[in-house]
Amino acid sequence: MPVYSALDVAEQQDYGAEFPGVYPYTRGPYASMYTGRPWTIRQYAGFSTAEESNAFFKKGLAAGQQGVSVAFDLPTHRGYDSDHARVSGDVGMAGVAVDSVEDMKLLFDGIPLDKMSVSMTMNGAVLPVLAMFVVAAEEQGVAPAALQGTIQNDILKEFMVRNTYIYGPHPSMRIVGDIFAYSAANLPRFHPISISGYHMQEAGATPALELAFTLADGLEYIRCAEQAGLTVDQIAPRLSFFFAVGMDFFGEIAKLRAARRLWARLVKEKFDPKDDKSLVLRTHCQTSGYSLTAQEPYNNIIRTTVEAMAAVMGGTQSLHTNSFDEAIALPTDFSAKLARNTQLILAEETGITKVADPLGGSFYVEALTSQMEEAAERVIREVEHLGGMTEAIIGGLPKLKVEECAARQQAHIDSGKQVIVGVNKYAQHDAEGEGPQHDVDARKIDNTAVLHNQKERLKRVRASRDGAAVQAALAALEAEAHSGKREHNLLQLAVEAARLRATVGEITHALEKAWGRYEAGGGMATGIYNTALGSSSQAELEAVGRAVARFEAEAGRRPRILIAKMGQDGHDRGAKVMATGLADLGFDVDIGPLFMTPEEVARHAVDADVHIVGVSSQAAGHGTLVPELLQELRRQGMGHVLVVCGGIIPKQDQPALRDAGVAAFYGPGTRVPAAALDIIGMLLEEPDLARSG
Ligand code: MLC
Ligand code: 5AD
Repeated sequence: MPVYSALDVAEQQDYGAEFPGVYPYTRGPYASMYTGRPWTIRQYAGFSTAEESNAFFKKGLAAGQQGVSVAFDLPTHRGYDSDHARVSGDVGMAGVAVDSVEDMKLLFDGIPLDKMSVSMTMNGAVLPVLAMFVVAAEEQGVAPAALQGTIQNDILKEFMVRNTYIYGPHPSMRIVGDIFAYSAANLPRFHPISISGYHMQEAGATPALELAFTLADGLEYIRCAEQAGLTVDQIAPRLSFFFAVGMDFFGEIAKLRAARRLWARLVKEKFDPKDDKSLVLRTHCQTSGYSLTAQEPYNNIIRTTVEAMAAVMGGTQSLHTNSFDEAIALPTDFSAKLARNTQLILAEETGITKVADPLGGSFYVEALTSQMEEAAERVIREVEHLGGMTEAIIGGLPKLKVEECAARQQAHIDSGKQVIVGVNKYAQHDAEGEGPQHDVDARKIDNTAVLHNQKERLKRVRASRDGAAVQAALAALEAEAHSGKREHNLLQLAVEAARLRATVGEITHALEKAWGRYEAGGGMATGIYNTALGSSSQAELEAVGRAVARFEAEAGRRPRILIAKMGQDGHDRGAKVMATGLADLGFDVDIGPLFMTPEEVARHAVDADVHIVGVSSQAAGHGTLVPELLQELRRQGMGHVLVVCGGIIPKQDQPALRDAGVAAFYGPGTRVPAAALDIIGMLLEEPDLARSG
């Protein structure tokens, strides 16, 4: 509505009488909120080796950051040691490589783990990584009981959107339960989970859908803890949450307020805890990566500031602000400084911290909070009806819902209904018709050097340990997984193995022998993109239709594209959106499984006899993987196939890839119909097709 009044909040019984720190906690988990203690400035970071990441953490802490947050590389996430043949392109690229306790000790060297709270974003390989953290602390002289921090350990959303799972849903939930039980007994100050909606919104979910699925996950995790033998009051006070904060300023504030109220109500209703602390939702927030653009990257500083303001006006406990070069590469020292300073300025210059819940009582924000709560509760009841999130996820519905939202949003951006300044409105083009990247300095990681370093350290670790003892510890893990019973705690067994210098890959593999590695099924939403694009884009749709028809007349079939993800990069929003969009525009689309090797992609291209391979790369593996793919395609007699790349590929990396044979790059901000016309133009060898339509 264009305006709100007291009438819109009349039905809210407690309107105006509720205070922060009391049930249902709409206004905040603590009575004094930021007047007592501002949110924690916790910047997520990690790249290359443990030594380099350690130096980066220390620099950040010296300059005002207050908590540490570790980004691990993708091989670590997926439980592979750095010397595994499948992962060479990913080592150290999107996070720090950790293979053993020795790496973990270097990562926290000089950072006192009894004083500094540490967040670790780890889900798949959560057992070895948390075990190594406990052992690294122990060898630093810090007892488990003193450790403070958070491990993400939220596997449900991995199956839905983030894709760094290793085992299937049921064994994965067994691991989560064992971590809860171990933490309740040994890590009283540690949060054994960060129930994450962030990645759902990044993958396409609206704030309301993000809220719904996240709280539904939360309920499932309480049940998981109960199955591991804990009571609600032994787990709920240590649960923590994690939300994205995008550009819908008031919607995001309402989401955080609604999250607290709805969670308190649902936990009370379903689990009847005795401890009030069990009802309180505390959360970390991160500004949205998806909302940031490669074109005009300095605009991202402004977007991040607005999003950070929404997070703190919504009452977050901890915050990461993204760097302006997000859509180009990992943060540099300079961009990371600006991101950190954004929070310092909000905390120390604006006065926002002088009052709790500054927007409480706003007719609009209160009404929006209630709407958000109702919308989320409806979805949560549906999920509970399906038997809870584990079963819902196995059925595949939540993933599909998020992908439908993503396709719809892409159509709204492509049609101009959703404005992105500098991309689909007020865009400035350079001579090549591309939006300026302002020649931003991008962080470049020397993958060869990291790989060499990690391999050498692994060799030393393996040579200096007691091999027989390591084998026995690994056998104990395997036996426990095989038994199907709950005789030993898996984290306890992993701690013992880690102490003996078993590696991330070895611990993962021991369980893999019993449980196997999970492969997700494919599938994609269709029909959503076209419908949502709307009539304003009719002429363009017709142009693509004509181009497809011409191609079909010449080639005898429609253009066929294989959309491929290689290496351990599971960010598949871009791949899925392109697949859906191109299918709706008349292409035959094959979407490969995640985690393919270049050789497997080439074989798939042969089998499906495609005209085009579209590689989507978001995790910096392109430098190694794409040239390998081109070589493989030639080797397998498919040298004629058109190879195009999408995702995060810095400008300075593009000439080398072009030399290797890549025909085009479709980065963030690409409109699907424009890419479609461009591709058909190249197939028909009529480069003007894209321009003339
Ligand atoms: C705080 N405290 C107060 C208070 N404010 N006490 C009284 N009055 C107030 N006003 C107390 C708290 O009770 C607590 O003590 C202590 O101060 C610290 O406050 P906190 O609110 O618990 O903050 P923090 O320690 O920062 O913990 C925040 C958290 C935690 C609970 C949300 O889980 C966390 O830090 N999460 C971060 C997750 C993260 O960084 N994830 C990155 C994901 S990146 P006590 O004694 O109660 O502890 C990612 C990207 C990708 O996922 O995909 O790779
Ligand atoms: N360092 C810093 N930020 C990172 N992100 C992901 N990996 C890293 C890293 N290694 C941030 C980006 C991304 C979000 C999921 O987390 O902002 O969008």
